[in-house]
Amino acid sequence: MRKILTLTLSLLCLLAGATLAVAAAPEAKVAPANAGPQPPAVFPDATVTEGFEGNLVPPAGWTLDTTNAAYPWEIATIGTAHGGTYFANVEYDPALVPQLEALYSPLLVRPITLSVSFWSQGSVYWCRDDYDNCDLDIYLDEDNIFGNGNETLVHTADALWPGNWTWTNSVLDLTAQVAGEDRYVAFVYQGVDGAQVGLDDIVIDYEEGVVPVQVSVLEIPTLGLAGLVGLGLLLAAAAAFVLSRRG
Ligand SMILES: [Ca+2]
Ligand SMILES: [Ca+2]
Ligand SMILES: [Ca+2]
Repeated sequence: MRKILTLTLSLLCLLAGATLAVAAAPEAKVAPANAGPQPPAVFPDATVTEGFEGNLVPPAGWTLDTTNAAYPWEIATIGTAHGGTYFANVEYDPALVPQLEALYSPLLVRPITLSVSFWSQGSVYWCRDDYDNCDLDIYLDEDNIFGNGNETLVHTADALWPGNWTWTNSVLDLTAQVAGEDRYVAFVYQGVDGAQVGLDDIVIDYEEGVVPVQVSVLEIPTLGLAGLVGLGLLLAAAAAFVLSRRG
């Protein structure tokens, strides 16, 4: 047992020494070995396009937060798509059960710019002019759960509709609304005694911000301190196993 303990402590001391040897001394005259160039900054330009031509709601990577399961976002069976064959819609519930139906985009990773374009249609009679019984609202959300207080309303699409059942393009520049923090775009139908609302040909375009690089003094390129300690414990366990086999 003493042999195992000694071996373990020796390994840990050796590893700690090796780690400290990598750290730059304050009075060093030259850069430490691990002070190489940082990875180049990457600004990927990401685009999410969705025209529902997969005949599926939610499409792959998208999610729903549904309150009225009888009348959620789904592939429309009435009406004509803006593009292709299919579009998404919410139909009104004739039982007048309240509807709060959110269709969430895939996660937008660290957006520092953001534009959203989509086409929608519905009834200005039921959703705006004669009765304001339904809205198609667009939110930015910190998660894909609707109504937990971290949503920001950025647009109401029915405000733009020129008439009943007329496909209308909403184009939103939302760069001022993002600051490099992960977001979802939510397309939200809400109403009671409303009317069918259609949605098609969505384009979400954003630039992804860079992850801040934080370099620890004790950091080494491959394993790091935690990795080295983990490796040390692993080696000690292996040594203990070998010694125990030898009796
Ligand atoms: Ca379509
Ligand atoms: Ca409305
Ligand atoms: Ca939320």
